[in-house]
Amino acid sequence: TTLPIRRALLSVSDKSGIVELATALAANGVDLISTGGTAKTLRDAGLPVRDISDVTGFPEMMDGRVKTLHPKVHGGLLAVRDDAAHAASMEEHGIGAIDLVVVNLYPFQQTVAKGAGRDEVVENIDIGGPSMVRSAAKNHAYVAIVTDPADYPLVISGETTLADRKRLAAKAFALTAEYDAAIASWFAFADQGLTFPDTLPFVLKRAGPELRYGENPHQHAAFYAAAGTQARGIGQARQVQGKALSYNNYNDADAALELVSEFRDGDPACVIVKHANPCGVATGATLTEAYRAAFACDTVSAFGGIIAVNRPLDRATAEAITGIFTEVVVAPDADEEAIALFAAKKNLRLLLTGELPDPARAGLTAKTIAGGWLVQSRDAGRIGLSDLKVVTQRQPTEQELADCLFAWTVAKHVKSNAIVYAKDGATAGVGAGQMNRLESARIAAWKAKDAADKAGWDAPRTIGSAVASDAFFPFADGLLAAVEAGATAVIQPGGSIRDADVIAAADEAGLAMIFTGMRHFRH
Ligand code: 93A
Repeated sequence: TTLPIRRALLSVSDKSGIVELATALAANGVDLISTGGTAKTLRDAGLPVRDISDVTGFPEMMDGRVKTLHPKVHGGLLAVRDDAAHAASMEEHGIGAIDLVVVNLYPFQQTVAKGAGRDEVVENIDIGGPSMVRSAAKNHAYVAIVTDPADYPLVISGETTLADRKRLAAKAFALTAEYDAAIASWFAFADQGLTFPDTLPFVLKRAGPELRYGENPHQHAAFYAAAGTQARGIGQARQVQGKALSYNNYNDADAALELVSEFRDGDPACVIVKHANPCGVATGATLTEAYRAAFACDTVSAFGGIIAVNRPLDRATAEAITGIFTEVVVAPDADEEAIALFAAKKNLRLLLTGELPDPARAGLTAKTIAGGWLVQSRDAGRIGLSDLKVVTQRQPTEQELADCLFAWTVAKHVKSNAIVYAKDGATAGVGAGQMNRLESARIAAWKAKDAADKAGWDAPRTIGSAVASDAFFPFADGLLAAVEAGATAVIQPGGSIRDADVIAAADEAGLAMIFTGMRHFRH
């Protein structure tokens, strides 16, 4: 099953390492055939090489679209060598066996990524390359297919083993699947905007090491990304220090990054996340101030939390953060002093993301259910001042309006039912994930009171706060719970059949209430 390489076909867009490989092959007596640009590279290096046009008897034509698509090539790749009829066909048509194909494809994904125009993208759909890759891979019993310069050492000796040829074939088909998925994705999404085609053309490629375990120790897990797409978010962040991220770390860090990105163009902001819900969020004049205000919202839950900030991490903020145990800190960047300070905390992971993602970007989110995936466009909804409708007799004050918008932004990132109290640009209480809105309102108020008791404040920060609800209040009771907690302004989507009751209750209590017309369920 170890076979000698007598003839090799080299056709590569990425020419790195090709001269070294070809030199070694030639030294081992291998005949080299090559396409235009590759042949020129080899010839310039002084290597003997035969042009593919010489093999096919046709010139490379149509701007290179037709170079290797020929029976003299594919016959030489696909022939079963010990089949008498195949051998007769080769003899009859003057087809020579090809034992090794070295191909890498037109850089389709890179061409899309650099924002090239439609014509250039289409021209970079490689046809002849994948055809050779597939022919050679199918016939791996006899032919070796190398698609990655990292695998050149496997064939450099001029011999291949069956085990290697199988492995290379598997890799080759994974490559062509990925390549075609990238092309199909481009057609589905880039061209027509966001659509939901019958087939969602994604190949999921492992984008990190296998994780220690999943959500629980008896589960297995790894992080995958759609092949051919640009890495973004936590998956592409640079981990400066700390042990490997766990499944829950990925999940929480992603939630923290998504929320802090909402503040990417605003004042310094800090988000503290536990179990994918924010337990404290604040803006401030400085990052340190924002961190302290976020922490003050819920000093108990913040222990072992995931922190994200919207500014490069500075030394003072890093120092404040090290006051308690934190699992992960996510920041666009960090200065050297902050990094040095964290270095002493071996268990603290620091992730640097570069520029924060655009919160309004289009994208898909998916969740598995038994037997399939539920796919939707991501919640990129954001409200502006013109979307707001004040429905009460009283108008919100400027501060109430600002706190309403802040609470609303946070509520978007809290599991439903979500109730968020905020005051002076910081959360005062967060109620998450309850099965009814009233309980979320009560829990948020209770947490605010608990925080005040622990800190020795005169009163909970819900007094004079704004409260956001991710969906409408179906009854007045949830709103009355907020009134009881001391909220003076409310922001919610509106749209309940009992809106009139809820508005009447708000007027009765002297609240200012704003309808957004947009809901932010998150389950
Ligand atoms: O335009 S193609 O789809 N038609 C072909 O017949 C063909 N044969 C090889 N692209 C084709 N190739 C690709 O050309 C290879 O996959 C490789 O990426 C590239 C190498 O071209 P050159 O050697 O001229 O630089």
